[in-house]
Amino acid sequence: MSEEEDDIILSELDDEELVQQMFDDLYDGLKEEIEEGVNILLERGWAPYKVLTEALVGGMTIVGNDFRDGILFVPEVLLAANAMKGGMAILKPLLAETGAPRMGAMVIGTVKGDIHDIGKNLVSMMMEGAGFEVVDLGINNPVENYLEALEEHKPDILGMSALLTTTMPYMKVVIDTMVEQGIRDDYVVLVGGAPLNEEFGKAIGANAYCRDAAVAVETAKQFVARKHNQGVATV
Ligand code: B1M
Repeated sequence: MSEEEDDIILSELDDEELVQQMFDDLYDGLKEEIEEGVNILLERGWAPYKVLTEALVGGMTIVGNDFRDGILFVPEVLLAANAMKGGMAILKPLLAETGAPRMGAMVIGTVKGDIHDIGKNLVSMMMEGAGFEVVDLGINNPVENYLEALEEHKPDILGMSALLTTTMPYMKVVIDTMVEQGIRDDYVVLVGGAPLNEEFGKAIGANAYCRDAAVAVETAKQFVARKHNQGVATV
C-alpha cells in the first residue's frame, strides 16, 4: 500500500468517494476497512439494504469481472469474499430486525460441487429480514441433504443456489428426485445464481428463477400467499 493510500481517512470522504474507496478496499480484500466503511454509511443514515447492494454487491461485481478476465485469481477473490462477508455480518442483524410478521419457512443450500455462498447468504439474510425462518444447509449439498432437511423442517420453500455452469444442472437432479419420491408438489422450489435464467428455471421444473435476493423475497411471499389462499379456499 502506498503512503498516499495510508493517509485515507474513510470518515472524511463524502458518500460517493467512500463507496468508490470501498470498491477498492473490497478489491484488495481489506476486511477491516470494509467493516469500517459499512459502519460509517450506516451512521450516515444509509439503509442496510442500500449499503449491501450499492457498496458491497457493487464492489463484488468489479471483482467478478476482473476474475473473469484473468486479472484476479482465486486467492485474491477469496480475500475479497472474506472482506464482503465481514461487511455482511454487520448488516445481517439489521436486515433481520424489521419486525416483519412470520411469513413461512425456507430450506436453502448451494448445490453439490459448488462452494460459492455469498449470494445464498444474502438471500438467507433478506428472507429472514422479510419474516421467513431460514434453514441454511451451506455449500456443496448432495440431493440427500436437501431431502433430509425437507423431511425434518417441512418448510414452505426449497431454495437452491449455483454459480457454476457445471453445477447448475444438479438442481434438476434434486427436483427429479423429489418428483420420483412424490413430494415435488409439497414445496415451492426457487432457484438462483449468476449463470441461471428464467428459461433454465422452467426447464428444470422449478417454480421460479430469482434474479437476486430482493426478487427471491418477493417471489417467496407471492407463492406463500397463494398457498395460504388455496388452503383457505379448500377448508
Ligand atoms: Co468463482 N466463479 N470460482 N469463486 N466466483 C464465478 C461464479 C465465475 C462466473 C467467475 C468468472 O469467471 N467470471 C466463474 C464461473 C464460470 C462458469 O461457470 N461459467 C467462477 C469460477 C470458474 C470458479 C472456480 C472454478 C475457479 C477455479 O478454481 N479455477 C472455483 C469453483 C469452486 C467451486 O465452487 N467448486 C471458484 C471459486 C471461487 C472462490 C472460492 C474464490 C469465491 C467464492 C467465495 C464464496 O462464495 N465464499 C469465488 C467468487 C467470489 C466468484 C465471483 C467473483 C463472485 C460471486 C459472488 O459472490 N457474487 C463470481 C463472478 C460473478 O458472479 N460475477 C465467480 C456476489 C453475489 C451477491 O452474487 O452469487 O450471483 P450471486 O448471488 C445473487 C444472485 O445470483 C441471486 O441472489 C444473489 C444476491 O442478489 N442468487 C439467488 C444466488 N443464489 C440464489 C439462490 C436463490 C435465489 C437467488 O434461491 C432461492
